[in-house]
Amino acid sequence: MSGMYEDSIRVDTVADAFAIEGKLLFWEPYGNGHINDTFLLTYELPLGEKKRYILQRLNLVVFKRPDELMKNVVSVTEYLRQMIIRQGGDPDRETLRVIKTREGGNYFQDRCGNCFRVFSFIEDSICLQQVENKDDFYACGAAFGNFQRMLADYPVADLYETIPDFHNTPSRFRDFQKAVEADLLGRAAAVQAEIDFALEREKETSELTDLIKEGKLPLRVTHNDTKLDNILFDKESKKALCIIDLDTVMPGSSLYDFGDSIRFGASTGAEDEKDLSKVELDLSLFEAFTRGYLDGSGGSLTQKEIEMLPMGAKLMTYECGIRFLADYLQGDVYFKIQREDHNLDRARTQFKLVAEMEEKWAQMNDIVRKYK
Ligand code: ADP
Ligand code: GN1
Ligand code: MG
Repeated sequence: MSGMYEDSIRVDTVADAFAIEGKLLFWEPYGNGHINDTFLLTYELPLGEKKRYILQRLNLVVFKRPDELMKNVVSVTEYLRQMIIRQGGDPDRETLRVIKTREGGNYFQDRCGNCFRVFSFIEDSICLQQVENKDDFYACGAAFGNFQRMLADYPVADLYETIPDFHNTPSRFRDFQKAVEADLLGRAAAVQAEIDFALEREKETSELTDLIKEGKLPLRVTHNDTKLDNILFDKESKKALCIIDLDTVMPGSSLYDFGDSIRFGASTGAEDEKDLSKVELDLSLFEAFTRGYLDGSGGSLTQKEIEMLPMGAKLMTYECGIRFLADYLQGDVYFKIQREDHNLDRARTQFKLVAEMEEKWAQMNDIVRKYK
């Protein structure tokens, strides 16, 4: 198949800009990411063998500097590749490989300014939207913990900050307040209960940023977008295979990675579940991830970081909720939506989870204390 995509992008013409061997047989939209436009490309090699690739159009509303972003992605994946080789792993399956353009660039920019990149497709892998059991989630925690450990000595000064203040919750809170005040689409009145829920928790927004400022929590190279579908599992062994979506690898806190995984993976419902009675915090999943994350990071977390894990979970969930709600109020300009009120539904699940965490706060802390 060849053809047009929205905004008249010719996927086949774009694909032609990359140094890919063979003939493009077909392409299709792929995955469930909220940010970039992702396509699966299938090529045929001269002897008839098929090879697949991921083509992505970068979201330039979200990422203002595609050049810097791609430098990060290329150097982080090359760094990981060397480390995986040294550890006897399979670098073609355990980290992403960026395919250069025919001119040797990290990405391709078309005449309209759209930016595209290509990765090798990691075959025989699966991507989960919901965990099937505790073991999967333990593996997920171990993979994200290990990812952080592998990047522990990465030269931080070489990393660009692709989205400034990405997990700066007080700054996210101010953006949220501005969205409520502007109320561009007149949507605020109907969601006053959700707005109030968010406003009532302002005091807590600086719990992590204050500790970072005071030097009580360390900055590390973190992934910053650790939801379950940013990890690929091996189809056969079900082992966590590869961490993907490296656009936000930046200096951050281990609590951001821990918290973002919990908000998505330890919920009994989907991120956009409309029936909130289905959305609860599963404490056994919380514990499985905690164990996995601590094992994966190999004892590198400080006592303070471990103590703050529940707060990481709560604040990342809250922050995601106010980001969804702000986007709803602004007319859904950031996160892709598939239906009306999609961002509102997403905000509601996050707030339900925050309420759940408040109820189960003592148990969450008891669990974490066991591993201190
Ligand atoms: P977004 O930033 O929009 O979330 P991602 O980089 O996470 O985009 O990619 C979207 C989806 O595409 C992933 O959740 C995964 O299912 C799939 N995907 C991305 N890269 C690869 C790859 N190299 N191999 C296999 N699947 C991939
Ligand atoms: C986005 O790219 P994706 O879909 O993996 C977002 C995350 C949010 C998440 C909510 C760059 O992640 O911060 O937590 O949606 N990524 C960016 O599902 O904003
Ligand atoms: Mg993603």
